[in-house]
Amino acid sequence: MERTLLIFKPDAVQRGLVGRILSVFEEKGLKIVGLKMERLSKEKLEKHYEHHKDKPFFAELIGFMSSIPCVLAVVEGIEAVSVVRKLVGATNGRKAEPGTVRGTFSMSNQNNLVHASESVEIAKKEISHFFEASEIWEYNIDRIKSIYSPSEAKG
Ligand code: FUP
Repeated sequence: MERTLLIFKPDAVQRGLVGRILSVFEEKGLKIVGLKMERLSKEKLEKHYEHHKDKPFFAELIGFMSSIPCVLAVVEGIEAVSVVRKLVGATNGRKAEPGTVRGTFSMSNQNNLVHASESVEIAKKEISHFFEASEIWEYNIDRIKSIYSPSEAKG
């Protein structure tokens, strides 16, 4: 089982799309193991987007992401990182495939509704950057027997 980080960005909160987008991942069969709302500090965001610090859009991106509270989630499932990235779609909403979250709801390269971790290694770092260990929940879901085959569900 993998875990990945989702950040429902200020545009998702403003547009009232958090529930609808979260349901895409829930209905796919991913298990929510962490969920909270937080006004992210510029310092925390600057660290998160460190690899973009020399890009022309950096300051605007940090301003946007810190403008109002975001909703943050950690979801779990087999190959969760790549499954979630595919569901989210390409960075630029205008170029994202129809049917993806961004392809369905976003017209922007920055206001693209949701962040999803890029790789398993990055997901681990991002989850610990935004969540305390005590905010991640271990519990069983009965529907796991319907979501996966018996051998997959055993993990
Ligand atoms: P993604 O992994 O798809 O979220 O995209 P990136 O890591 O490439 O970019 C991180 C964020 O930077 C994007 F979500 C939006 C923002 N961005 C811009 O604001 N302008 C750009 O030209 C490219 C990215």
